[in-house]
Order: sequence, then C-alpha cells, then structure tokens
Amino acid sequence: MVEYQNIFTQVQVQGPPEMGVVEDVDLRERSNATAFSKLFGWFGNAQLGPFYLGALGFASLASGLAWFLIVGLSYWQQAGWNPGVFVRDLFYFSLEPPAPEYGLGIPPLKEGGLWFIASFFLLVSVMTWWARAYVLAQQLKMGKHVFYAFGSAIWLFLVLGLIRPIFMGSWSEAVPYGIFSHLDWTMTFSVTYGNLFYNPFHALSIAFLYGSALLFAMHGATILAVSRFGGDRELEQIADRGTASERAGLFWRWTMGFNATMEGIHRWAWWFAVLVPITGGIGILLTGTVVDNWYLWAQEHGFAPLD
Ligand code: 07D
Repeated sequence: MVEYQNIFTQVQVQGPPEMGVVEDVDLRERSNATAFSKLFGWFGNAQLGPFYLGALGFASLASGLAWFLIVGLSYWQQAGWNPGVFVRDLFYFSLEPPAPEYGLGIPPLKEGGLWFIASFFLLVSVMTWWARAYVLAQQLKMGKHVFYAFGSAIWLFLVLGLIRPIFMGSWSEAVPYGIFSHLDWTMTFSVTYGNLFYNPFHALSIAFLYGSALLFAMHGATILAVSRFGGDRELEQIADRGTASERAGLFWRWTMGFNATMEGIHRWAWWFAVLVPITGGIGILLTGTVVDNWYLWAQEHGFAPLD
C-alpha cells in the first residue's frame, strides 16, 4: 500500500508532469520545461517547473543580479583582485553606506555612491518580486495572504535601509552589505541606543518569532500525528470535520484546555509570523528618532532597575 508522501516517507511520485491550471493564466510567461529530481522528492515534490518568469520576475532577477554583482565586484576590489584573498576574507568584506557628513546627499562613487546604486537595485528587486507575488496570486484566484506576509518583511527591510535613515537625515544609518559588517552593525546599533533588549518592540518581535516556531512545531506535529486518520487533508477537515480534527482538537483540549480550529491554526500562524517584522520595524523606527537610550527609557517606565 502506498501512503501519502512526506519528508518522513520514501514514497516518490513520478508521472507525466503536472502543468497546473490554464484558465485565465498568461501561458506565454510560463515555461514548459519540467524535470524530476529524486533529491527534491525526498524533501517535497519531485517535480521541478514549470517556472513562471514574466516581466516582473525578469526585472526582479535582473536587478537582484545587478545588486549581487556590484557588491561582489566591490569585494573583488577590496581583495586586490586576488582569488585567494577573496575566498579567505569573504566574510570580512563590506560595501558600506556613505559617511555621516554626506547626510542624505549623493556621495562620490567610492565613498558610498556604489552602496547607493546597489541599494537602488536591491529595492527594485525586492519590490518587483513583491508585485509578482500579487500578480501570480491574482492569476490563480488565490487570496493575497503571501503578498501581505511578504509585505510585513518588506516593512522591516524598508525601515532599516530607507525610512529610518531618512528620518535620521543620513544614509550612514543604513545597514552595510557584508557578512560580519551587518552583524557588527546590529551589535553597534544595540549598544549605541542603550541595549535593544530594553526596547519593548524588540521583545515583542522575539516573542512572535519564538512563538511562530512553537506554533509551527505544534501544528506540524499535530497534523502528522493524525495523518493516519486523514488529518493531512486539512481543507476537507475544515469543511467537514472528521475524526482526525476531533482527535487533534481533543488532544490539545486535554493538554491545555483550549484548541485552535483546523482553519484558525493557520490564522494564528500567519499573524504570529507577520507580527515579527511588523513589531520589529516599529521598534527600529522609534530608535534614535523618538528614544535615544532604551535602558534609560526602561528605568523611567519601571522595568529596568534604578542604579
Ligand atoms: C531582516 C527584514 C526583511 C528582509 C527582506 C529581505 C533580500 C536579500 C539576497 C540576492 C528578518 C530582502 C533582502 C531578499 C537578497 C540575495 C543574496 C527580517 C529582515 C525583505 N535578537 N536585533 C531582531 C533576537 C539582540 C538587533 C528581529 C534574539 C541584541 C537589531 C528578531 C536575540 C542585539 C535588530 C530578533 C536578539 C540585537 C534586531 C529580527 C537574542 C545585538 C533589528 C526579525 C536571544 C546583537 C531586528 C526590532 C526578523 C528588529 C532585530 C531576535 C538579541 C540587535 C525578533 C532572538 C540585544 C539592530 N532581533 N538583537 O524577522 O526588528 O528578521 O529589531 O539574543 O533590526 Mg535582535
């Protein structure tokens, strides 16, 4: 007997490629190329493609590539065009935003101008990919839930690299493009403003981040545990609650007195996930604009000890 395939089973389905719906979809923008990969099949669906590129997808990949190449070329220059040094110091190179004296002005190419151009391409890339999420959902007559969720991440991205620097009056406030440099930026940001742990929005963001992981683990575990009763057919269980839903709900009621519904658990998960960057973005935007030192702020509001 063949059971439903998932990451825990070895079953792989390979047949004629599934091309997906054709009604009201722009077929010109969808490739016909498909392939099967056993490796992919171990983790999910074995079928690769068809891929829908479209004008927005093309614009996004092209401008993303431009950002990647500008950052990469700057690294090569920092490595003195030496491949050994490039590999050795890869994590240390950084394309830095302009120095504070340039404010919101346009700096010379070698003093942040390149960072400026790279940032423009990254912005175009992220925004066109976001628009693509809308258009593809529209074509498939889906809700726009993925689009709005991605929008919440973009809110934090924009606060970090665009909105807060504008409020602070300087591009130098933005995040540099480098592995260790962006980590250093994060640490310095926290220390400069009196320890981000005392920023209540950072705390909320962490609570939603950890909460998302917990909810995902609970939901994944619950559905796998009742898949033998058809629980993995979640949509059918929403419309017509079966024994899998009954058992899953009862399990959590026994455990903690309350259970989410088969549909509601996905709303819980969606809200927890989108609230991570929504609250995070609020916290970052307030830092340096409204609050200069979160430790002193916390002392004033009675949740950090008075020394
Ligand atoms: C970053 C934004 C959206 C990203 C997008 C992507 C591309 C790139 C690439 C082509 C993730 C667009 C870009 C597609 C293309 C290629 C190759 C989302 C992002 C749209 N913190 N902290 C958070 C914890 C501390 C600090 C959030 C924990 C210290 C700063 C989160 C701890 C200090 C900032 C979180 C901890 C500090 C944060 C991020 C523990 C110093 C932020 C949420 C246990 C280290 C950010 C309010 C997220 C934020 C943030 C967790 C500690 C500094 C909840 C668990 C005290 C400066 N921290 N943190 O989803 O929102 O990020 O803060 O110690 O800016 Mg923190």
